[in-house]
Amino acid sequence: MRTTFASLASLALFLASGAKGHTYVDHLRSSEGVSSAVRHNAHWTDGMRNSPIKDLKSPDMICGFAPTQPAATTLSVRAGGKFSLIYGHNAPQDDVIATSHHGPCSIYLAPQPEDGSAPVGAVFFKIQYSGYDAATKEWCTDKLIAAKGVLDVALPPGLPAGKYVVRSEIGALHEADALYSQNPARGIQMYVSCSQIEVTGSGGSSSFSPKVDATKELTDSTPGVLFNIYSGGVINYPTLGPAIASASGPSGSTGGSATTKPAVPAPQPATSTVESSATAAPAPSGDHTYAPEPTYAPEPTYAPQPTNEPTAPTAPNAPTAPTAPTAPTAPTAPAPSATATKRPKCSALKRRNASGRA
Ligand SMILES: [Cu+2]
Repeated sequence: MRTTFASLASLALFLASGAKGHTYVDHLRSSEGVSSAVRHNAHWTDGMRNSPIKDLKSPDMICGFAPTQPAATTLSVRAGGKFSLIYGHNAPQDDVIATSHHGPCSIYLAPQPEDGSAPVGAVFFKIQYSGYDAATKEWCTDKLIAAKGVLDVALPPGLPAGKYVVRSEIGALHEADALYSQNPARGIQMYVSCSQIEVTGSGGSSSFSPKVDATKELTDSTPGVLFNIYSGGVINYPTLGPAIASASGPSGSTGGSATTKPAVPAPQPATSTVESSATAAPAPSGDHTYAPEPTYAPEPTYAPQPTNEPTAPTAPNAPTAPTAPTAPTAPTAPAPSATATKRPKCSALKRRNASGRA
């Protein structure tokens, strides 16, 4: 039976991928609440929703495995405000992603098409990027793990109100010392997801550029696509993909923050986002009052996550300046030698490639 074989194949892939450290965006949250605003990809229910895209020209690069479905809900975010993407490996805020999967995180926006489809063409502009932090020797993915899968995103000043697709992209480099086009068993692994938000309030009227096509954003010759993170010595990783978009036009600098609480600092470029979420989440500051929203129903296949907001009880004497050397973080610092000698491979991926899916 074809269906039986397909089921067994899916099961095998699921078991194989379950042992690997892929990742996906499970849901979003903001001060407004928690929302299942993620567009479900074509593999959402077969155990491979967390699998990477390796063909950089594939339509899957837009929002993950195509076709993607319109999100169940849309997350409201006040203009000038921020929200969080909640990542997971197999379930939200579990081990998030394998520690081997070092790489940068990029966030793009594009207007949500009226018909609910995924944006196509040169419509995405980058609003946030976090690569390699030479000071702490951490990649964005390292910080994402430390932040228990919470990636904060700040809306840029001047962004017009309206509905947007948030395209989140992690580029895992553990096999990026080869090009997928030359060796399909290896290559940079792109973890791509789209979510839907509505920017409310009096947004700005800026336009942002450059705008890129997600299927043309990265090529084999794009700096950072081919990169050996195991070479030793100082890591000098370029920004992957285009620069952060710059705003032009009226209200290019104020956005909608006039009507909202000005507590949100200016969007921190590059490396600070995940870091700030990691360090700021436990702090009892005003804009971190993420109340669990009763409307969010966990996927029935998930084991309920007992520790959604752990590591909070350090608040009382915490100074405003986050100091890295808090005691419990010690085990998270990976020994460079250990990761350098270990070159994990995604066997699940190879199976997929071997079977013609990629
Ligand atoms: Cu993986």
